[in-house]
Amino acid sequence: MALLVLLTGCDVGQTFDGFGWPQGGISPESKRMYDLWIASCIAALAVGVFVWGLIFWCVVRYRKRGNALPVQTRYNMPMEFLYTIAPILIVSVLFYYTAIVQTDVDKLSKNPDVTVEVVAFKWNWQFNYRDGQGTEARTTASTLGTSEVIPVLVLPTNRSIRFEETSRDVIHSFWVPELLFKRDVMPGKIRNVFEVSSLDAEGAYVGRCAELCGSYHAFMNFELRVVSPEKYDQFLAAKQSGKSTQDALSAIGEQPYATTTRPFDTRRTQGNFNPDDVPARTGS
Ligand SMILES: [Cu+2]
Repeated sequence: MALLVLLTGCDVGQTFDGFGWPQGGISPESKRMYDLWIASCIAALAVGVFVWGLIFWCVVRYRKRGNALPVQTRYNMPMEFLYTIAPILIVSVLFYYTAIVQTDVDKLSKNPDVTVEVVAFKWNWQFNYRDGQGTEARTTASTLGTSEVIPVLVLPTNRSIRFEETSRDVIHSFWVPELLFKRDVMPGKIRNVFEVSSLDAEGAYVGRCAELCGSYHAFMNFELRVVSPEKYDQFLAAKQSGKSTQDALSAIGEQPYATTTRPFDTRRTQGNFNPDDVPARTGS
């Protein structure tokens, strides 16, 4: 099994299209989860091949040859011992590696380089750059999404990032597919926190709400824009000097608006948004 874990990773995964797991993770945590998935698939396949082999061997070896009753194997202690112990061993090994990876992915550091507060509300996002951790910290710069403008969350490569999530109304879920990770955003006192130890590839990545939160749930898109640490510092300074997110993005040579998704037309009108206001219809 340890050998399997060593053998896994990109090559086997790529050959088999990730065994259905999304590829292209951009954080070390996403790679660890991906490797665990690949290793589990290989372990499952190995067990599968062994079982299929036994089935076919039995079918051929013990097919009916006459009317004599074949040897009946019951109370075969070694065999019963084997098929009790083997599954326990397999489950233990899978559990062990799952616990290791899970603990690793959930790990929080004392002093992350960047702390960003993710505020979800029906139906958009606000991203607050914080000067510390927890509710006591201050917001030093902020980006708010609107129906017309997709919020762009700008973050640096090569720095550890702490996400602190809170919701203004119902449960949402913060999801960037390339992090291979999502976490519910809860209203009230619960502050869900997770960290990535770094983001390893610059670029623009679409983000979504992954919890059905109401009529316009599908409209809750945002964009994660990963830039170099230098550009990130310049962006933050520009924001703090009073520039809008779009102007600050332009100032660091980035596309000012989201490139991976676009605002949806809500087609909200007085009539369809508040049915109680619809004038009485004539006829049936
Ligand atoms: Cu939502």
